Amino acid sequence: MNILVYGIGKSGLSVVKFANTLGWRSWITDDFTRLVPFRENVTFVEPGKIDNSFFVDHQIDLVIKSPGIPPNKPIVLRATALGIPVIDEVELACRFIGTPYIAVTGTNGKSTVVQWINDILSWQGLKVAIAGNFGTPLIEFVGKNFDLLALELSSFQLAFTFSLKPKVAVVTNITSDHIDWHSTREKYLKAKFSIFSNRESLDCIVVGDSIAVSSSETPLKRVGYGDDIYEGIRIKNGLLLEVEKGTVVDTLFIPKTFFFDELLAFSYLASKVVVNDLRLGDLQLDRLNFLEHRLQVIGKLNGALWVNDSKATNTAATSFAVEKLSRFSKIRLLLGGRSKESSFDQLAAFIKDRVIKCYLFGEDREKIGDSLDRFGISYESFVFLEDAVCSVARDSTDGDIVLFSPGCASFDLYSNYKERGEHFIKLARKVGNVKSVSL
Ligand code: UMA
Repeated sequence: MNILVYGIGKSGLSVVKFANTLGWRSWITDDFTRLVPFRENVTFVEPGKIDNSFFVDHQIDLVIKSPGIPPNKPIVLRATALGIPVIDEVELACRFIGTPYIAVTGTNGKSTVVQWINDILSWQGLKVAIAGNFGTPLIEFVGKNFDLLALELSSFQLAFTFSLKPKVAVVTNITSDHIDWHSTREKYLKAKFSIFSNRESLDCIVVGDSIAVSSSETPLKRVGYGDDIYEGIRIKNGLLLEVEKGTVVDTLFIPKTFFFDELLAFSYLASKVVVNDLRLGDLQLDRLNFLEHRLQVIGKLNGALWVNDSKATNTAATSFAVEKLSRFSKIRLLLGGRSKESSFDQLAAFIKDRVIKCYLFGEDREKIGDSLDRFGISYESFVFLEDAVCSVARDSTDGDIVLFSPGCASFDLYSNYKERGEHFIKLARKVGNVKSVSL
């Protein structure tokens, strides 16, 4: 087998190593780098040299591209036109992997859900690992000895994966994201919903209450805040209520500062498919691994709770955070960076009655400010995050939530959202004198 690996990233390099174990011949290319960290059985080829004759001369059977590479790239189009399949690393892994897996997707919350499925099932004595978009490519687990994998899938990966056979499919929520990559919202939705396409493999589907999915053959469990949850988890008055055929069979109290009731419910229901006698009482909230930069409580100042949500690089993620936290208190929101959206009107309409004031920073602050003006939301605008933090530290009082959920990419001032989050935490401690609290 001769393959072309497109993208010298984590997934591409894992593919080359895997191909080597099978004795395949690999060529690798990349639009932005030519640094291949190893040389065994792989040849770098300049992207500009990948024309029709390259595919023919080298008898390329398969192109495996990195997830972030958009479908309209010339190399992808050329291979497709020649009838050469273009797939994602996850698709290749699915063709070989023997370990059962729970697949999780959604616009927000999917990393936390795979982390907690991993936590909950590990407490039950299972040998579990996290794979996919979360960090370690799925292909790395082929031939390894695990009871189960918790697999996070992005829409990029799903769009080029066709042989997925999960034991459980979880979809947390779906709002628009990555439309520039997919070109239309329909294509984005199609990718997300393809997680259900192989119904024979599925023991159960677990979804948020807004996800439209038919349940004809596969058991369906829903998570939501409404009374109409018939099978799944109903969240009400600080409780998780487990519902079977409309009847509440188990309950769990959720503390006020635990913002992740919904994500815990997804993780629990998915884990229960694997460990049938799991009970809500088996969930130990203080033992769960929390992910940094996702609704991460960093401390208190003058009675105001400070939360770092730097992972929110789009307005859907910011709406998600505001929606969650506004159930507890009014919010002072730090917003800004390099925006992915043409307008912030939708976010402004959503946050209007949920935030006291916004503190803008970064490249697109004026664009954001225009939307806030249209909706009469009070705000101040700063070039740098440091000044925004100083201002919110002065303004915040007892009972407020100070939320850093920028709703924009970080690339105007930082190399990624992690660096941005670290900077926010440092500023909160130094400039704002925010002190750590235990929940
Ligand atoms: N590249 C091109 N042409 C392009 C775009 C990229 O040649 O048009 C090249 C880049 O120069 C780079 C390589 O492709 O050398 C790919 O690097 P990458 O970092 O984009 O991809 P990987 O290292 O293979 O990581 C991917 C996922 N990255 C993306 O989807 C963008 C990782 O998710 C994932 O952890 C990893 O596979 C293992 O499965 C990261 C992510 O940001 C965390 N995901 C997005 C998100 O969560 O929002 C979807």
